[in-house]
Amino acid sequence: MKVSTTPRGSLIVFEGCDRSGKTTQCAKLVESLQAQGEEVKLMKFPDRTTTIGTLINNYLQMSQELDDRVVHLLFSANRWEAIESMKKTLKAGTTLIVDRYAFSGIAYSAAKGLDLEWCRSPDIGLIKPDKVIYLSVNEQIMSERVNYGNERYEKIDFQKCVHNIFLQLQEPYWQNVSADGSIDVIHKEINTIVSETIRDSKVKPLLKLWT
Ligand code: NYM
Repeated sequence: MKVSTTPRGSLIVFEGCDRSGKTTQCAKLVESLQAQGEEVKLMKFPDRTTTIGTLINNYLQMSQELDDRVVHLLFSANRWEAIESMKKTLKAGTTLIVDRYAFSGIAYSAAKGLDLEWCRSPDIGLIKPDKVIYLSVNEQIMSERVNYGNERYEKIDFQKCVHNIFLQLQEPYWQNVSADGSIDVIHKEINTIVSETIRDSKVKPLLKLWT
């Protein structure tokens, strides 16, 4: 049997409440990793471009109502439909920077009152991230940013609840980064964390989440 000797890419996940700056930081990180010569690809969940993603998008934009459990399972299915291509990409040596993952799935659904372990179960077995970067925003800044939103969930009390559930989900491979500072200072901190993670995970096996 031929064993691949290509060092694998890292799975780096960004999590946080709405308006925590994830999208900005993901884009800046991809740009700087590419400038450092890394093979890197940006992904985002929900992926609104698929058939399942279209249903999720309609729900988030309030044009469709769905049962809480149904939408939870759609978010999870939207990750499972990407799993094979994610595996292939990582094994080919490309690092994936992922804007939201299974932890958002649990945090948002459990904040609506669904049982946390029930929420976790459909995502068990997804690829385990090498690092989760959790961007935390202080309440004042969050309230200034969040209530401007038009999508479902963009309300301050709900976001506080989401944040508390994220805190319960943290594991040793998570790293908290304060998102209160300037974009460039936050970026520098993230860049250091991610460069170390890419270096350290090259020869480690890909693991499954929560197994
Ligand atoms: N969201 C995202 C969930 O409720 N469950 C999930 O599994 C994921 C990945 O979708 N308010 C919510 C969190 C956000 C919303 O995400 C859309 P974004 O990053 O604003 O496009």
